[in-house]
Amino acid sequence: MLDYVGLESELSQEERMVRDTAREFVDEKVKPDIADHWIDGTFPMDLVTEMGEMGFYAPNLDGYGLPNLSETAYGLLMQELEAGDSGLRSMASVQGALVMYPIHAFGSDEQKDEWLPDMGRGEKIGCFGLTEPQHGSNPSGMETRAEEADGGYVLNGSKTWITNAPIADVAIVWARDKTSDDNPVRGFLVETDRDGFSVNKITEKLSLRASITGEFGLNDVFVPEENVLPGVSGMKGPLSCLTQARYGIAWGAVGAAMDSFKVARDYATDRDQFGKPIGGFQIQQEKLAEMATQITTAQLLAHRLADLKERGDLRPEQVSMAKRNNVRMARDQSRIAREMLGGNGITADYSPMRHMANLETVYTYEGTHDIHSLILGHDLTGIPAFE
Ligand code: TGC
Ligand code: FAD
Repeated sequence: MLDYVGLESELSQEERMVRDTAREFVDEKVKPDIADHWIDGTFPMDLVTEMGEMGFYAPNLDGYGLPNLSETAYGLLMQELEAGDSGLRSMASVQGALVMYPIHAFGSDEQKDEWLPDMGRGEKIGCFGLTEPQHGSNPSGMETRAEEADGGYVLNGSKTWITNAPIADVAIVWARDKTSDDNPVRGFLVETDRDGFSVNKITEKLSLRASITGEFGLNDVFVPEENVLPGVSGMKGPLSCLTQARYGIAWGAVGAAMDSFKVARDYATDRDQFGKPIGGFQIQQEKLAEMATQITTAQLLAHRLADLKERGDLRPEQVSMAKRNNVRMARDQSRIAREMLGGNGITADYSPMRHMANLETVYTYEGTHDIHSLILGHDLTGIPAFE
């Protein structure tokens, strides 16, 4: 895989081992049939617990049997998973960064004991419910509400575009607490078999097909007081989870681009036209040169982010810059790779077009490209331009 400026030499032995283990897992267990899953619109469910056994969920968290790896190792893992398919990295992002992270950061001791070991092993699956039908880029407009009831809360509302919702055991539901002043947003752990919880699978997606997406409704769903995340109140709860997941996406997108580059370079040196490999023509070489340069620049940004995160100096706006840049880069470069494969490039036999289609989702979720532009614009000028 592409490492043009020798970032390998900066890695610790443990980080190399994590990267190599994940790469081998993806090569042996994912690549052989991920295209079939993508076409069928299924997720390789047999890999859910295997990924848990390998420590792929919340690898940067400590305690509860979790690996407590470096932020670089976490990033490399996301890179390798997304080199397989963005749907695989999404599974790890949602489980680790969007469900286990808030339980770890904001949960009670009982919530941590109940959920983190099982989720770390992949024996329980979680989903993260923030987006609503009428509130996507502006989640603070959410209408889902929680009202105090005897011993707990009653939840009403709906969430859509929720990764893993149809296969989840628990949903983290972000809702406005109607009984407190100012109706702060709070997080609720909602077991998906509770009365009044209903879920539908979203089918006919043309992107991220090897990932299960759904919508769920909450119709007078009762949850006991002990299911409320006690450690956070307000939008910074869900938004801080997004920072963790966006960090992983900034690395993951690079993996999809690296895989596309590898496929395109191999093809260019193998495919003959006009009596020589197409990689011998200047136009194809320029494409490879540009691809390698863009990927390397994104790798450098991801590695720098890891250093800042490790020291506790990483700002959410810096994560926005990397998510915005690296996903756009991967979206553009996977398209160039597809183009270099000619007619074969539009088949599922080669990964670039699958990556390219997946990256349309990655460009959109976890804050659209536009929203990250506005976050950066706000940071650079001090003037918010969201409304
Ligand atoms: P705002 O007033 O700016 O902030 C409210 C409070 O939150 C703090 N904060 C953050 N903290 C941590 N990380 C961040 N990224 C943060 N952004 C803001 C902020 O400091 C403040 O704290 P405090 O203490 O002062 O209260 O909040 P806002 O409601 O105006 O939000 C602004 C905006 C537009 C940037 C935000 O809403 C946004 O990011 N919108 C995009 C929506 C989005 O990303 N949705 C993602 C849904 S989940 C998903 O897509 C999963 S895909 C999973 C997969 O399959 O991989
Ligand atoms: P909208 O917010 O309606 O945006 C539409 C367009 O308008 C976009 O181009 C946007 O950039 C632009 N726009 C919006 N506001 C502005 C503005 N102020 N200025 C300029 N342009 C603007 N959500 C979850 O909560 N959990 C999940 O697990 C999850 N998984 C997902 C999986 C998939 C496959 C997909 C597609 C989405 C998922 N999402 C999830 C939802 C995702 O986060 C939202 O789709 C995303 O935040 C955008 O919201 P929206 O689709 O409502 O678009």
